[in-house]
Amino acid sequence: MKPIDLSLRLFAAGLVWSLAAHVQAITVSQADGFQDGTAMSWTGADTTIAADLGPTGAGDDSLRVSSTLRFTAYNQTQWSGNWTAARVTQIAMDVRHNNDSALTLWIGISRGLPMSKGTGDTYVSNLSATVPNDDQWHTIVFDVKASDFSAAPSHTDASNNPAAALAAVTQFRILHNPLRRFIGAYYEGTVLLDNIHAVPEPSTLGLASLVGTAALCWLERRQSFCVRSRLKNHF
Ligand SMILES: [Ca+2]
Repeated sequence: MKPIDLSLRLFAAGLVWSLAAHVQAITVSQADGFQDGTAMSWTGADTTIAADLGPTGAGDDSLRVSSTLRFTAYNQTQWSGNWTAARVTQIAMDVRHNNDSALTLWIGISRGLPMSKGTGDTYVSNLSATVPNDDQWHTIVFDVKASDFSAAPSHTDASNNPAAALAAVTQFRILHNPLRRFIGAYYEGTVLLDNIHAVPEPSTLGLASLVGTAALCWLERRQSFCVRSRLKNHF
């Protein structure tokens, strides 16, 4: 292969990767409703689709996260990118389980891929959300401004800057741990997740929010579901 051919190939590969990353990055009012039959790039613990087990039953699919070791589910595709530019102020999601003990959920972000045992430029929400094991759906909401995150106890990057991480999220994770950590605690059980969505700041609650909320309501097929009412009633 001639050198120029290799350069062109590398350039083309880089361009494709760049375009793909741009397309897949987080967007205003982004929502994962798991209605396309896939786990939507959520991985970590074993992830599969639970058909008809979403909050509204028949026709509403959700994500089944089955944990035999550390309970962590993460996404490095559509939830990567610049959360600040996307004007995301909160992350909300629906959670249901009936395991032996309640869940203590945190969200984490990393700038660059996290390394072994949660090292790297890793951050965890300052607050957790407790989800009881009552086999009922619960909506939990996390504030996600820079002041809502702190460096993970395992953080090893010199920058220690949540704002910089929010502007360049590589990995977004949801984890269970009684303690504030970037890695999940050992937890054996199955948890259902649905409607993981980004809530934009009020200034962007125009057409984009209406479209996003309408899409969620359509997915849920019930009029009572909307972001605003859930934020009022929960958390
Ligand atoms: Ca769903």
